[in-house]
Amino acid sequence: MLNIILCGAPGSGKGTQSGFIVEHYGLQHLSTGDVLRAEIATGSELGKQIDTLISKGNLVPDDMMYGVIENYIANLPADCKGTIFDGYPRTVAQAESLTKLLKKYNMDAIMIDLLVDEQLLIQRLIERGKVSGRADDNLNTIRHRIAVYHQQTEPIAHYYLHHGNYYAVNGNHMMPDVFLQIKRIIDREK
Ligand code: B4P
Repeated sequence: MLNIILCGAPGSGKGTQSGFIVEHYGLQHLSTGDVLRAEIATGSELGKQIDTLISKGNLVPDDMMYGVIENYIANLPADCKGTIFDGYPRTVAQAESLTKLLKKYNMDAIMIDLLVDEQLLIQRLIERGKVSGRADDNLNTIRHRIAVYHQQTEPIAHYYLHHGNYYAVNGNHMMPDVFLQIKRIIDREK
């Protein structure tokens, strides 16, 4: 089983590359961003709380995310070839929880970090904002999301470097070229 943690700043292409990986390798895909947006769409009380956090560009609390991941891993189909964790973990505490959870089910994961220049991130998200209708795809919120990324998410690279399962990918290139780099890593690891 091959589990992949896809990490990177907002707009680095996590969702985009997850799509290519799913198509090519037939892995399951868990996008925590999608899960949270689906909860918002239900109009539930929880969804309203999540909406307030996301639309300001903040992360939702670790304990809330833990429930989502635990439930997902516990219910994986028996024939699962592996999962792409797209956007999880986003904090060191989440990384520690995921390591423990995977261990509990005799699994592990590699971490692929999509590295993209800040100007390009902003440009991509502004472009996406023209069609996405996402409340967090506007310049002020994008800047805040990038700051949150540097503060809370970037340190997880050191966590995975320390654990020896970290791979960096240059995400500045065109989508197919980024996927080629990812493919080389996966083909070596699987
Ligand atoms: P996410 O839904 O994970 O999304 P994202 O970071 O905004 O974007 P992604 O990196 O997937 O970019 P995409 O491929 O779409 O998170 C949203 C919010 O949810 C977070 O801010 C947070 O509040 C919350 N959240 C999620 N997970 C959480 C967690 N674990 N803990 C706490 N809170 C959590 O690419 C962006 C655009 O660029 C697209 O339009 C795409 O077409 C374009 N693009 C991609 N690659 C390109 C390339 N190589 N060249 C040119 N354009 C490219």
